[in-house]
This record gives sequence, structure tokens and C-alpha cells, in this order.
Amino acid sequence: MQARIVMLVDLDYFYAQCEERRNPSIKGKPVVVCVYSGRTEDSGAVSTANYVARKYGVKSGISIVLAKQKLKGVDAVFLPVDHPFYREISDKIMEILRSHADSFEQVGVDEAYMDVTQKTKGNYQEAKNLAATIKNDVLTQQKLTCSIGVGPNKLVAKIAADIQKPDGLTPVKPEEVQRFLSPLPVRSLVGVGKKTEKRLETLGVRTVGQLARFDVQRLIEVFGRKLGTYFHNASVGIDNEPVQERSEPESVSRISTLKEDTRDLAVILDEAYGLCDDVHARLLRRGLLYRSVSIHIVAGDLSVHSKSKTFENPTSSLETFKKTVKELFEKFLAESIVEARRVGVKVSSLNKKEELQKQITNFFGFSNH
Ligand code: TTP
Ligand code: CA
Repeated sequence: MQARIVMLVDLDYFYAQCEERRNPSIKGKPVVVCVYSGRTEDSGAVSTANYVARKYGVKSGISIVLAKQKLKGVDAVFLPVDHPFYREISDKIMEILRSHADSFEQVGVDEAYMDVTQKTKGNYQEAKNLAATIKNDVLTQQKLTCSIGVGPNKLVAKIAADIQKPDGLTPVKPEEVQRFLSPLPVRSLVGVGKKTEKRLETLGVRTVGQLARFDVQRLIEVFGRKLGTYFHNASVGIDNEPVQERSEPESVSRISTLKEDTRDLAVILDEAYGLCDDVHARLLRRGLLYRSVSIHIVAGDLSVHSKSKTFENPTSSLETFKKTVKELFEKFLAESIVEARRVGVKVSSLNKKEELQKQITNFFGFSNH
């Protein structure tokens, strides 16, 4: 197998950074994004916090009450989570990343692996330049910083991204892997949780380097063949997992917030057509055809509305997509009196182009053989 170059892009303090982007005046203050459970005013947990708040010990998972104690007397900002807003930003950023990758794998809302072996001709200097370009694109187009790790596989790329945050860029060449991993605690390896860490500690293994030198046979005796082998391989930086798109999506959609609430069709379509372009570009890249088109409206009063239309035959036409979106918005405005705050477009009933070809071929009984 050819040596690979893999990146892991991780958006910095994601939910909190989205909130800073929405309201730049809170930048510089501790920003704490919370899931309020609603039982009492302050019951619930911290989803994430910006790095200013982290200096006070505020982090994901602690209670809101504890976060408030830590920030007592400080001019801090506490906000509720707004998943649709974060999803919107995430989708746009993932699209930027995808356009730079040979193959792409999103893992969660704010992280993605990219195989860039071809794009960089296997050259680390080029990979570093590409990572810098990606950071710059994400910053200028979406006003967010991210941290990128570059390495010969997913395992090394992930650890490299974590090592320097926020706004980091850490390349680790194959010949540097051993030296890079050696001093890190075993917990840095994916799959080593608290329990495993404890068991390894009883064997005298605290660092990845110690794990690498530990007898494989004994590891297998303690953890079983599968895990034991995995731990050993991970400790020496071996990981052959490919970067691959997770299963085909059931639908592709985009949603966006309008500058102000409106019932003006021209304003709505101006925004919606941009979203159609994004969705369509993604369909093309994945070789997908659609059969259904929907629109989605979040009104000024936060009520949610949608309309959709399904065709007989799958298509990839952008023109049909936009025409249908226009029809559906016209219908919506005619039937409803609310003002639109957020508008979205979606295509669904998706088919892979080649699969469709196969189905047609089978249907008509044609065959190449
Ligand atoms: P992370 O990438 O773990 O954290 P982060 O992006 O906030 O900070 P950084 O990467 O700079 O260390 O998680 C991504 C988002 O997932 C985070 O912004 C909020 C959400 N999240 C939770 O809601 N609960 C959690 O316990 C964690 C860890 C994350
Ligand atoms: Ca993150």
C-alpha cells in the first residue's frame, strides 16, 4: 500500500465559537454554552465553553451550577445550545473540507478526516501548505478557527490535532511518529478509557512509549487477541483504517437564517437558491440523484413549516430543483401568514447514479456478460 497522508480537522470550542461568531461582542469574555434541563433555572450541564472560560476550569460535562461558581464575580456569558445554528455552520464548513479531500469522513458535528495523499502527491510540505489553506478558507469564509493534525494515518492525525489547540497545525511525518507518540499518556490513544488506563498502570505502563515496548504476547493475554493487538499497533502508530464516507445520506439539506424575518419571495428565493447550489454541488460530488424536493421554514414565532414534492423519475437537474423550490415557497406564502426567519431546502429519495444504471440494466435484462 502506498504511504498515505491523512488529516483530522477539529473545529475549536465549536458551539461557543459559533456563538462568538453570531455575537462578536461576547468575544474575550468567558462563554459557556449550556443544555438547560428546565427543572430549575440553573439545572443542566455545560456543553462546551470557550478558552477564556476554560481558564477558570469550566469545561464540557460539568453542571451549570458549578460553572457559575467557578465564574463567580466574572463578566461571563451563559447561553443555551442552538443545534440548528451549529449544524448550519458545520454543513458549510464540511463542504469546504470535502472539496479539498481525495476522500472524506465526517465524524460528528465538528470533526472530519481527510485523505489527501493524491492531492499532496504524498508530500508533507504540500500537506502542510494545504492544511494552512484549509484553515484560511474556513476562517475567511466561515469566520471560525480549527486545529488540524497531519499524519500517515487516522490515529496519528487525530492525536496530532489534539496536541495543539486552538488554531493549531501539527504535521507528524512517518519518521517522527515514534518520537511524537512515545511521551504521551496511554489515554491519548482512541479506545483507551479510564478502565484500560488503570489496568495498564498496574502493568507499569503509563506512556505510549512504554506500551510500545511492552511484550505483545502479554498484552494479548491480558486484553484478548483483538484488543491486545490493537493496543500494540496503536502504540507504534500503525493504523490501516481507510478514510471513507459514512453510509449514503438519506437526504441532503441546507438551512440558513435570513437577515430579517420576511414574506418577500424575492428575498427568500435569493437565499434559497444559494442553498440549492450548495446541495446540488454535494449531490454531484457524491454521484446522487434525487426524486423529492422539500422546503423548510422556521417562522418568526418559531413555528416550523415544510412542503415537498416528489417526482416519478430521479434527476440531478439544478433547474428542476430551483423551479420546484420556487413553486413550494409560492405555495407556502399563499397558504400561510407567518414571516420566514430561517429557510431550508432538502432533496431526498436519493439514488446513486451507478446503482440506478444497474437497476435499469437488470430490469431490461441487459447484461455485459
Ligand atoms: P469537542 O470537539 O470535544 O470540543 P470543542 O469543539 O468544544 O472544543 P475543542 O475541540 O476546542 O477542545 O466537541 C465538539 C462539540 O460537541 C462542542 O462544541 C460541544 C459538543 N459537546 C457536548 O455537547 N458535550 C460534551 O460533553 C462534549 C465533549 C462536546
Ligand atoms: Ca472541537
